[in-house]
Amino acid sequence: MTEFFPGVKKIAYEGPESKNPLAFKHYDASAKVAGRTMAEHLRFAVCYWHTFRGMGADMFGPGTMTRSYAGAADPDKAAEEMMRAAFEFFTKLGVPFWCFHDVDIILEADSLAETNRRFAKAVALAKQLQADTGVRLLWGTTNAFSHPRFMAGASTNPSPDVFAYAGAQVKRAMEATHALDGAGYVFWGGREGYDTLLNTDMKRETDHLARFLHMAVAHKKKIGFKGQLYIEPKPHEPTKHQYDFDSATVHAFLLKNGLADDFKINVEANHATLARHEFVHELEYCVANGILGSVDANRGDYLLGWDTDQFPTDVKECALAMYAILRGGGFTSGGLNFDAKLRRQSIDPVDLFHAHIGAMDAFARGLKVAAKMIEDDVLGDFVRQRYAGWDTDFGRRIESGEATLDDMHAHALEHGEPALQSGRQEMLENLLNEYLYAVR
Ligand code: XLS
Ligand code: CA
Ligand code: CA
Repeated sequence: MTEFFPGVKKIAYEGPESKNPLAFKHYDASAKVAGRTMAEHLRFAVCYWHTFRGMGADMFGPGTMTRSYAGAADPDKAAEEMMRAAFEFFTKLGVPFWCFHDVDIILEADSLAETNRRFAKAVALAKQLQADTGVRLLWGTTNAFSHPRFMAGASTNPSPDVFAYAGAQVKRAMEATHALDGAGYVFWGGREGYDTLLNTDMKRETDHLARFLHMAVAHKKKIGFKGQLYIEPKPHEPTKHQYDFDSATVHAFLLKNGLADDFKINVEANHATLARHEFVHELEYCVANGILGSVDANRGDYLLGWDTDQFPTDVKECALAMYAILRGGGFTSGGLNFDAKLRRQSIDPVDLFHAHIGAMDAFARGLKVAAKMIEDDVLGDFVRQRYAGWDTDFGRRIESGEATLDDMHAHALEHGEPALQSGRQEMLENLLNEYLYAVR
């Protein structure tokens, strides 16, 4: 059997003192933190698209990377070699999950029938390799944004023929996800938005998006797929404006269209910052509204205004993310998918290992810090004290809906100017630093 990553052995946990760059310093899959193993909490997944299909191309130049598993002339052979390489990588890295778009795992053909044939073959191989390795599918999805047919959107396209093509792809990808026992299925509306309102019927487009999602829910029920459906917000890029702008926008859209019981959110860190939110803002919004599903764990660059999809290495961001996720009860169907790609100069296959090891260690540290913060409950206690006025009789009467504006007037007259209290932001930031640098 060909080895696609020769020279790299299974990545082991060696602890914080290790100097081996191809070892985990913090991610110890079976170690228990707050009642569950690290593997159970973090549910890491490797994404197929950047990791195996991405070769470093950008808007200014072609790919820079060469891979022994890419480039066979026969499309079935090319797909097979890449998938064998992928499962070798998942296994050596020790991740429990992977994620893919339908057309990541094949070369798309000129006809739908031939594409379907290639796809069925690749899915059968994935099923076999999943059984051989124990690696599972976190979620599947459809790429309904790269092909020129989707230049004006998929379900929001002005043409019902393109809507139908996207529907055909979702049907195929959802059935494959079901066959591979996937824990979820993602909708990311890459071109579900517009470049200019001068040619756009926004009402019709957003109604069609809802119709499309209803069809997907119906198909899910029809085939008996039990995985969780997710929507992944992003404010723009490639479109000027994407309808799934951020978690709050998606939430309102789901509620308006009677879809809120069927979908949760897949939060991507880099998409949060593109929407001018912190990553943790999106997580906290989802936790507060019971709609956190899964996470695309990556990061942007604060000086570049686009979706750079870098590997997450900022322990503070990871700790704040895990603090939100753990307080939300932790992942059920979802996990941390590394929707992240190597920089264009990181051309060697081993760079894929360095990137994922660093990201897994950053989240493992974040998990340990967050668990300790929750155990000590210092922040929680501070927040409770800050809102303690609401636990008085007066506060409770407002929260329960009994009190009126006349009551507010009477209260303000009686109590006069309210006492002010410090938000203590700097003290809390100092406290966070203590946790970040004390926990190993
Ligand atoms: C692109 C998105 C995409 C989704 C899946 O910006 O992150 O990769 O995660 O289609
Ligand atoms: Ca993503
Ligand atoms: Ca992205």
